[in-house]
Amino acid sequence: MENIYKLTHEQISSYEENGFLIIKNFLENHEVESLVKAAHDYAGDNIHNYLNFHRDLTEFNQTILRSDLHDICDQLNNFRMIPIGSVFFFCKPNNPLENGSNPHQDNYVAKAPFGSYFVASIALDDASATNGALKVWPKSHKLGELPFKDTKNFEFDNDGKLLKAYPIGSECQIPDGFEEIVLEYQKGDLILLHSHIIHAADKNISAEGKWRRQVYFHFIREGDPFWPGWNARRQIMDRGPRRV
Ligand SMILES: O=C(O)CCC(=O)C(=O)O
Repeated sequence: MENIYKLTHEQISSYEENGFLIIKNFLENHEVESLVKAAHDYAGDNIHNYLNFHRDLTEFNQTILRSDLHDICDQLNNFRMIPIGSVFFFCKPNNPLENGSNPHQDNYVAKAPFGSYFVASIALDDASATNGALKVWPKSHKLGELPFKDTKNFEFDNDGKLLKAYPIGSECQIPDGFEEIVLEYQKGDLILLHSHIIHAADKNISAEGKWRRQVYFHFIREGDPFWPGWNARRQIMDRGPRRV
């Protein structure tokens, strides 16, 4: 069993104020490498987004079920947070099958009560503006649910196999007074996102050929309703008790 992961008051209040938090070195290099290898072994030459690797790949299943990850999610939400889904991004440089993401809030997919849906993302490569790192608009989670333009995220074939991604996310307008920041983070870092923070990512067009692999794990506050989605088919998973 993992040691209890205790956050500081500063980390919790920074998350509450800004709508995101980065925890450095959450995974060790060998753990990152085993996730990357599992993803590539599964995808082969079909490099595009994948939904729910945690259902098909042991490495991702074990990661979404880590007690220390749950400790962090539980403390930031002051609730027992239940894993319900995941999405994987390869962000291969100049990949025609991946097209970045529009400024959006994530809750439009889960349609959960404010503050209930929650995102914990693990970087599997170092990321900066040069390879399309995640951008956030700090404090925008305080705006609540903004109007958005409903757009298609993914293209599927007739058997339901995902073929390619359009710019991800149903775009919202950025209200006056909110400034974008491009995050910088290293492989193994954990990025926690409120489901109403506006975020986006440029398509990775790295001239140096730097990939930006990253996995997003999705959680819901225990007991709250959410929409499963026709593509993601979010579903609750068993996890251990709340420890902190
Ligand atoms: O990392 C990315 O490219 C963006 C991910 C994203 O916007 C999302 O999963 O909602």
